[in-house]
Amino acid sequence: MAGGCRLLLSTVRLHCLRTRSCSLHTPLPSQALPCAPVFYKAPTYGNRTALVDQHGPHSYQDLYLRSFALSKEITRLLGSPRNDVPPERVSFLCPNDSTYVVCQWAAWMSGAIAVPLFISHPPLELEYVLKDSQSALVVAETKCTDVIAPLAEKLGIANITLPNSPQNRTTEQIMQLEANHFDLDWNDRGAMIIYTSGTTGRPKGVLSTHQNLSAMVTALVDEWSWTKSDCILHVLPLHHVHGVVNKLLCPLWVGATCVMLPEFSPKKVWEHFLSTDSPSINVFMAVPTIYSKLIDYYESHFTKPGVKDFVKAMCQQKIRLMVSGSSALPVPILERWREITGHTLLERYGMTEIGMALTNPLHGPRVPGSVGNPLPGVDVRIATEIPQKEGSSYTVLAQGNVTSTEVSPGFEERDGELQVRGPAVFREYWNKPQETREAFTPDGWFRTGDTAVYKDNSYWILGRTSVDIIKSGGYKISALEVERHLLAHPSIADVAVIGAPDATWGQRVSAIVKLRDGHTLTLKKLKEWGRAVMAPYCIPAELIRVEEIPRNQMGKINKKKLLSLFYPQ
Ligand code: MLC
Ligand code: AMP
Repeated sequence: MAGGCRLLLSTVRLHCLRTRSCSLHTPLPSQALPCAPVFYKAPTYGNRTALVDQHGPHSYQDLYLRSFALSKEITRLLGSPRNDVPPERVSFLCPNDSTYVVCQWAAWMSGAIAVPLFISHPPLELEYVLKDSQSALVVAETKCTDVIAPLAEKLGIANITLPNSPQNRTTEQIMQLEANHFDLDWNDRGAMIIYTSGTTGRPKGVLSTHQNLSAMVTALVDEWSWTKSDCILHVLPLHHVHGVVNKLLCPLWVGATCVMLPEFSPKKVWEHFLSTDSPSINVFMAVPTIYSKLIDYYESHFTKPGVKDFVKAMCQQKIRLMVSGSSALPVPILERWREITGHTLLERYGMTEIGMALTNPLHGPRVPGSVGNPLPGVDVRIATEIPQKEGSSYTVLAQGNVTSTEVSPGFEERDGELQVRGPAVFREYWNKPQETREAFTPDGWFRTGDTAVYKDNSYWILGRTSVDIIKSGGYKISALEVERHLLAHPSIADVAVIGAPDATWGQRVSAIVKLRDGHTLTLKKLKEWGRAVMAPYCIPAELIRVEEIPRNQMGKINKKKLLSLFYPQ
């Protein structure tokens, strides 16, 4: 065993002695600590490669030690965590590389709730999250510190700059790091806040506990047979569950390797698929837009028949699993991808508030257009609301779990709202008790806002119940939030934002605007203006100028009508 690893284990032994008795050779068993955060497992994986990023490989022990060192800084500033004191929030802004993992683990080692920020968000959005989450501390990777330091100062929040390259600590220095208090009651402790858009108000912070995360991860690990010999290519943003849970926590949970690109690049993804270098990618997951962009790249670059055969043979030989999710996978994309790579994409369905709920099978037929059946531990039902004077009750059309689904007699193939229950379902919208209450039925089911039907032994998502939720490139965008921003534009008098159908993006944000008298506005100018106030994916991709936004007598806009008026196809 390498000296570094011995050192790491002695650090762990120190924790164990201080906290609860545990043997180094049965390190931190998940039976004893069912919901312990993922970093508990890192010492067991020692020198294995956890992550490969643009700076090179990082072993589990490297990540563990760097996180541990950062957590010392955090607890120095915030104090040691205690079970009887609610956890602080620690926000962090990092590129997609090892610093992200270090910040996440350090936040957890400090008993804090991790709040990931997104590098492409403008300062105003970052400020909103820092304020709304009531973060006590923000950590920024060196390159992000220019953005974060002024915000932290403005809001009076402590901040730490995290160097990208690991600091070379001496044995003595590491030994001096006094053990943190890892003996927390993890289960119900808040773990992570992810911001998500809704149909009302500003984005809400979805608080998941360690038990929620553990349930999300273990269900996927079991269902998709993750093992430590897996190697996933990570190309997604790290402020949403797809990138955080499915593509990062799952591999780190089992001791596998995650090869992380700083951002999505079709060229780089194809290079990894076709490379014989080690580590060799054998798992890939993405949103449908990414598959669409990979197909475009293939069509324009791999034109020779020999190359096409090579691509298909390599993908079939190397890759064991390719997953699509976060928005509906169009069947033409599934079919073209199958022709190109020989893989039938496994489509699954999930949501920030619940993790993953439904999946097509790892083995067995995957039904194009359907999202399969419930994951282990997940209960789902399709229900319709019966409004009543006080509260609501529901007619259950179908209800199921991993074993089976029962359809209520007389309701065969009837659609309704998909509702979910289980240990992965989030605890609360941060500081929003009323919104949290309204998100659940009186009998405790989470209301997804997605319309679904159960037929042919499988669940099918038919769309959102609200037209004000747009899914573009896998991002959930609130039309009302975009309207709120656009109404602040000096030239815009009135606006309606709709999701225009789009073959690549699923939907694209389209703004129908009435300009103020004497003003002009081009899409280019609007985009430039939007960059300062909105996330890039929320900025309208289309601008339609009208004399008047059609409203009914109540002053309401019928967006379905607008959609069919401007996008009749
Ligand atoms: C980028 N643009 C978008 C956009 N992303 N426009 C609409 N919707 C989006 N999602 C804009 C840019 O601002 C730019 O505009 C132009 O499109 C091209 O940008 P790009 O940077 O070249 O695009 P690209 O890097 O290729 O990004 C596409 C993408 C990205 C698909 C990689 O959107 C992405 O990472 N999506 C994943 C989102 C995700 O992880 N969702 C999971 C949510 S969790 P201009 O004008 O400057 O040219 C969830 C639960 C679950 O849903 O089930 O998983
Ligand atoms: P988010 O709130 O960003 O986590 O996005 C969750 C939403 O993405 C769900 O409520 C669905 O509307 C959508 N979604 C996720 N996976 C799928 C899928 N496979 N098919 C259709 N919609 C999906």
